[in-house]
Amino acid sequence: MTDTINKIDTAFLFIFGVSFAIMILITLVAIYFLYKYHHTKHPEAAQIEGNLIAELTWTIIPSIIVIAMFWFGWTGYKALRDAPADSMLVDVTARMWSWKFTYPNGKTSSELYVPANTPVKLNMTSVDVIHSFYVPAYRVKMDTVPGMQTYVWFDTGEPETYEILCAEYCGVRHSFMLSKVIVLPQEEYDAWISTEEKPVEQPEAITILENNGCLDCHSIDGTELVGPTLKDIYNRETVIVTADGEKTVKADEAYLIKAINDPSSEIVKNYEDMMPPFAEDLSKEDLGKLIEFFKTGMPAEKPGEKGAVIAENEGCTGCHSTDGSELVGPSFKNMMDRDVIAIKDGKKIQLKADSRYIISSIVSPGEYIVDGYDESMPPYDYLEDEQIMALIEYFNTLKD
Ligand code: HEC
Ligand code: HEC
Ligand SMILES: [Cu+2]
Repeated sequence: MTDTINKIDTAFLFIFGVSFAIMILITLVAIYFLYKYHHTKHPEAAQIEGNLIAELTWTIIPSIIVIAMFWFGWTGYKALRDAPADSMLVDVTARMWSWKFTYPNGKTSSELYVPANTPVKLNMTSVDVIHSFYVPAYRVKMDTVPGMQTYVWFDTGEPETYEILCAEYCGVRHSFMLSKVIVLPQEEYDAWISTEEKPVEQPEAITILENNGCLDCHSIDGTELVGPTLKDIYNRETVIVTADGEKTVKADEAYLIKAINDPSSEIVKNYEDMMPPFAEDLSKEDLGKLIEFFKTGMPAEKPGEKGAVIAENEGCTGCHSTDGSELVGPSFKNMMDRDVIAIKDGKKIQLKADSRYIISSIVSPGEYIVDGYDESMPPYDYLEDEQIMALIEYFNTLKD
């Protein structure tokens, strides 16, 4: 047991013990007085006035007890609030209905991994409503509040696994907002923290783009930066401005080589002539690899992969399963194109879960309520069209 746990347990036991003793004392005295001052023995009430000894006793003794309670409470409170300066820091994000832990090296997890016998300080916040981080084993409980940072700290102690609970009611699946603190021996923790979640191998071409600074000005995911995106660039139609005026060209191999080696000779319309020439800095070999990369396209993404990430990050999977089991909402498994009975304006209607219906279910869920479910889904009207299409693609992959 750590020092903090000792202090808190002492405060608890002292306050509880004193209260219990006083309760017994008062009960016994009450019973005794019931007998002693019964009206059959004292038909007429007597007026008793002043008793210095009694008054001093019932002032001084309770004062001492209250001061002692305060003292134990205060030392326990101080122990909880004063995190050692060398504490390991972990960021905690609470959301309906899960916990996310972010470690100093950027790794994230949904269960808290910590090394044994180490002070750990958690800096916490919430993205939606108020939750409360509660680990009974460490005697810590603290609200997590949107837009605000709160913290707890504890000494992790010996290797062991403890429960984490949410102690603030936060909606229908509040009772499922559970996680664990997993205390590992230092070597095991070091091994865990230094392994990547999913080692992603980066194609060589992306390394070339990175090393030459291309990615400071060009994206490969469709985003506009200073220059046009390199996503789907091969054979794209481009309007360029040359010394002889505007013309539309196809971005074939010859064009791309020229655009990279001698960018000022033809400028993409609506962009500035600010790309440096790479004729001398980029080897023929690397240039060839880049062209090959533009031709074959960006690294293939598994269908639905993007949507799966969105569903996770937006918290959809807190309410919708992907394996057919029932949570708060219907499962995403086999959801697309099935027949649904929904309630619209108080009337039951049958319809097909085509993409139009699914889009409206995400953007304005109040319009159709699936029969047998609560109207508890929040509207996701802030999602971009692209994100919604990625979700639909993902749902399509969840059909048998
Ligand atoms: C300082 C910013 C900057 C850097 C660095 C840069 N570019 Fe550019 N690039 C631009 C701008 C701005 C344009 C559009 C104007 C033009 O055509 O020159 C452009 C145009 C292009 C085009 C033609 C795009 C089209 O739509 O036809 C290609 C291809 C290209 N860059 C590739 C590269 C590669 C490969 C690298 C790295 C080796 C690179 N760029 C580095 C700013 C940059
Ligand atoms: C707080 C819980 C909750 C969250 C979070 C939530 N949903 Fe829902 N969702 C529901 C409930 C309950 C229903 C059924 C009632 C209704 O139709 O509104 C539903 C219905 C749906 C439907 C219609 C299902 C059908 O079978 O016809 C779709 C599609 C859907 N949700 C997608 C999403 C997506 C995508 C997200 C995340 C961007 C999301 N939901 C987040 C609770 C939730
Ligand atoms: Cu909660």
